[in-house]
Amino acid sequence: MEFKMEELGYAFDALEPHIDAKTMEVHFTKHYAAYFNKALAALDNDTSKSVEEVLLTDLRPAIQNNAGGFYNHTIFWEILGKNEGKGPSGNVGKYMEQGFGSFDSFKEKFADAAATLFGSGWVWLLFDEKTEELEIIQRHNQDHPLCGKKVLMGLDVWEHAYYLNYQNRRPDYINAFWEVVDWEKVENRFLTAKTFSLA
Ligand code: MN3
Repeated sequence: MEFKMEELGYAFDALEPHIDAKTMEVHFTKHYAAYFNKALAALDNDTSKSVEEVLLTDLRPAIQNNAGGFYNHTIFWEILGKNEGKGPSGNVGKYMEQGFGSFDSFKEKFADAAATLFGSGWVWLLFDEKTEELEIIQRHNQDHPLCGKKVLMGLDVWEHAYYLNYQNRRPDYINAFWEVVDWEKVENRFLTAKTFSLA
């Protein structure tokens, strides 16, 4: 991923009523922009390396927190979009059935990981090319999910991601998330995402 702030690609109100426009606006223009700008400052504006390389080689907290926040959110914006009830198909659908038994069973496990993550953080869906298995992982704060596996999708469970609309009701936000996962984008990441890990 290049070190530049991406456009959102859809309007702030595109995910209403599941994720409200005000939350999207503040999340994108304030939180995301702040992570990006602070990461840039920590890098002295050197954008020659990819975000992934920076995250795996520069362990300063200012980099891990801010470049991590930048990286995590960029993937989050990418995979969001109203799915009008359409679930995963293709490879993602196939490996979901193989690994979790069904889409519903996958959703239950992912939602449980999101609901039980204490404090702020993310839940990620990864694909391990060696074992050909999907994997759900939790990461605290803005810790990145790069560990040699394909990063397919993530859910931000920081309070800033849902508090305006859902207050303390994180489970309601997680439920709403299923309406706005663009599974075509997730499948696209399955097909095109590269893997990154420390040498
Ligand atoms: Mn966030």
